[in-house]
Amino acid sequence: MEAISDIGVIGIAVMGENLILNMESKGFSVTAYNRSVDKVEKFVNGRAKGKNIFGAMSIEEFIGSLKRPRKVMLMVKAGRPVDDFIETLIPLLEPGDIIIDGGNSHFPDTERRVKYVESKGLLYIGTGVSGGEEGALLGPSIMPGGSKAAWESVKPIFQAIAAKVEDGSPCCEWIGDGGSGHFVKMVHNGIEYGDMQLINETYQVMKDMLGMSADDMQKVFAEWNKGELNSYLIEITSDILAFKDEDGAPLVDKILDTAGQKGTGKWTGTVALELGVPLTLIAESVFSRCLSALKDERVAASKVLTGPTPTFEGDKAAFINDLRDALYAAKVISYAQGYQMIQAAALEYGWQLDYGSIALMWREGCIIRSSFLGKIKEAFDKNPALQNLILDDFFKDKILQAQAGWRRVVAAAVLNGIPVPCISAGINYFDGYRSARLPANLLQAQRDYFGAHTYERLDGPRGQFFHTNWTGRGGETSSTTYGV
Ligand code: NBP
Repeated sequence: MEAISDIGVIGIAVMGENLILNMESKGFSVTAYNRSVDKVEKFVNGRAKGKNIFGAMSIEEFIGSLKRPRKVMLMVKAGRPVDDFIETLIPLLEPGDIIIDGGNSHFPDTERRVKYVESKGLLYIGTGVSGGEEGALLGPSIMPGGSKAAWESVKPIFQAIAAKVEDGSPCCEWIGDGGSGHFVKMVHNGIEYGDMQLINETYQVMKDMLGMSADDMQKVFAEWNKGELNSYLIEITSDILAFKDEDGAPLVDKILDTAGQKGTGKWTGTVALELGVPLTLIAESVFSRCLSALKDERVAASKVLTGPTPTFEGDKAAFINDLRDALYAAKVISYAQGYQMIQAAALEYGWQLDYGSIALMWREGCIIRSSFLGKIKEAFDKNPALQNLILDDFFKDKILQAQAGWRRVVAAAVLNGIPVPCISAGINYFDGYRSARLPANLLQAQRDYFGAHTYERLDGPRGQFFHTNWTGRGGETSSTTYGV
């Protein structure tokens, strides 16, 4: 079999099929293969007909068709199928060949697979691919990490098919070692959860407190999309609010209020807890979906657990501006927390990451794309060691300007019984982060009281631990000190 293809893709489903077509449209020859080979036939005789796409009917034929170093991209269901294909591929490949996993794998799996595949003399890339079906076809955001030695071979293809920002820069750059590519994709998905929930809370306040119709809200979101909140999610929210059902009523009002999830937001929250990062806003957005899923319980509870009836008297237009400020400021907090989590993981796993370039990768092609990300890139380009996004001059000034309106929104929502878990998680983090002194002194005293966990003193050096016999009944023995 003659080596004819620049790259091979395994997995002809929504993502694989569209990525193959995207690659071919950029001048690359591609071999397609799928576990169920009937899909290969269907594809080459359908969407791929007449294009520089070769369908392989066996894995041997697939490998034989690839130019060296062979580049095999897996676009299959995450989990076991990826490990199974790696095992199938290893004996068929040669040193220097590259296996790429473009699915939604969990980063510890990628961390493990990079080491394993490299131990077999091959190279491995785990890459986040974002943007769904349309992104895959027209330009996704691509976040590759793993064996750096593979990057030069893969880069021309990935950067050609990736989304581009205004100046033509691709939304695809090398992220770093091990599972860092999939880690960054996971945080991206968590941020997506947060962004969506923030918009949803703003929507509920407008609807239930300000009594706005879908058409009124549509106009506000469309207006916001022209300013600094400009983003794909604000844009589609405006489109959704304008969409009418067959009877002319807004379709959104007829949709059952229980949210689904596929698990990547949950991963982000779980990993934040493991790393000890206060990722409060994204965690709240995951819990909000869980709470929404308890529809029957909520309907029953609504009949017995009473609260205030939302009302609004005041300047509606001014309050809508407050809502805009609250949304913007809380969004800054969400990204600040997401970046803190990436920084913590980089430290934990020894990854060297370029934080500005991560923002650029999310700038276009993916669900969280927004103009806002350009400002994040500027902040990290200006100061690559920036500890927290809200300490950057631009974002600091923005938050300080927005905070009065943000506080009014949270206060009004709570007084009116409207849940705003993410908008308020944002301001609670902001107030906690800017507090030189938190009540953890009392907490440490409590821990020492019941468990002899010791405490440090304000008037003593850091690292020196004390134990007090609070009741006169305990001994002088203290527990081991450890951090989380
Ligand atoms: P799916 O996630 O639906 O996976 C379908 C592919 O996986 C088919 O090629 C199927 O082969 C193969 N597969 C399955 Br299912 N079980 C297998 C097994 N045990 N052994 C070998 N192959 C198996 O496809 P997708 O929606 O295109 O997504 C592909 C990857 O990209 C996933 O990891 C997904 O999470 C990720 N992703 C998806 C999106 C999206 O919007 N859909 C966005 C971003 C990332 P078969 O045809 O023989 O069953």
